Formats: sequence, C-alpha cells, structure tokens
Amino acid sequence: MTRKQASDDRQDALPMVSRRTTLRAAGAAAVGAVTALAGCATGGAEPDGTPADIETGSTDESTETDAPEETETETAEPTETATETETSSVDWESWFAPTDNHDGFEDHTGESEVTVMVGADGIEGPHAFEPTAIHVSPGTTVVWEWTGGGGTHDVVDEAGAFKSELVADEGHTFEQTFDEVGATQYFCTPHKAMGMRGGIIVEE
Ligand SMILES: [Cu+2]
Repeated sequence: MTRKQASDDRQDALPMVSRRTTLRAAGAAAVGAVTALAGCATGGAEPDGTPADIETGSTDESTETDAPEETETETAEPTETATETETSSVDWESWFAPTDNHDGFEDHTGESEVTVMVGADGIEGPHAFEPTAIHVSPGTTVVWEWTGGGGTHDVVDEAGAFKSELVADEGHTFEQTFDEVGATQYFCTPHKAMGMRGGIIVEE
C-alpha cells in the first residue's frame, strides 16, 4: 500500500497488473474524499431529497461491478431513511388488534369529503367507528357523525393533533381536513381499550 506514494516514474515501471491496482486504490481514496464533500453540498441544497433516485440507485448497485460508486451512496442514504420513517412509523396491526370490526382500509382517495360513523355497531354493541380505516387524498375533510348509540364517544388523535367533544347526541358531527400526506391513528376515549379505534392514511 505504500506504493501509492511512489512517484509517477516508478509507477510507469511497475508491471501492468500492479499498476492498475495502484491506480484503482488511489482512485477509490480520491472518490471517497469527493463523495464526502459532495454529500455535504447536495444535502444542504436539496432538503427534499429525490425519492426517485433511491430506486434507481439501489438497483444499479447490485448490477454494477466497478463503475463509479460515489453517486449512489451519496444520494441514496440520507433520503432513504427519511421516507422509511414517514410510512412505516405506524404499526397498524397492533393498533387494530382489539378492533373486532376492522376489515382493512377503505379506499376513499379522490373524494373531497368522507363520513365516518361514531357509535356504529361492531364492538360489543355500538362502540365502533365505521369505516374503521380509510385511505384519502390530501385536502380531504373527514366528517365524524354520531349515531346516538353506545353512550358518549369522542374522536381523539393518538398524536394529539385533534380532539372532539365527548358527547352522545345523535347527529353530532366533528370534522378535520387532512392536507398532508401521512398516517393518523385516532380513538374514542371511553372505548379505546375495547377497540374503538380508527385510522387514516393520506396519500397522493
Ligand atoms: Cu366510544
């Protein structure tokens, strides 16, 4: 490895194979330094990242042999972790484990308003949200409408973003507009433990 420090004249004198090896090693070291610098520069300039790059970057990686590696590692790593936390932070299986009437997510994407019944039949009587879980598009308003059954209910965001009144009145409504892509878990305070839970996924 000390050969890297040899002069150009000496490298020319080396046999073909070892000279290539020497150059490649030196090249890799230089690429590493450039990558570190470029990573800082682009990381600051493009905070949004480019999700599309991740896909192509990781597939290329498996097929490439000795082509430049610097572009892949530099763009793929920071953006990859960002998107993963967005989509996989919610464990829906655990969330809906006690929810007898949960039957997957209903697709309501493209609708400007979606109604969810509060106090629908499903969990030991009228202690359910119906539908329990929905997919909606950004900008959708979700309207929760009380059936009047099951006593008092409320609608509370697990993450604390919203909380309705705790009421029993038939026809009472509470609404929220979901502008941003992401996931929301919500529940009814008196019946959370027995499974009165809901979920909303906002997606483009
Ligand atoms: Cu309830």
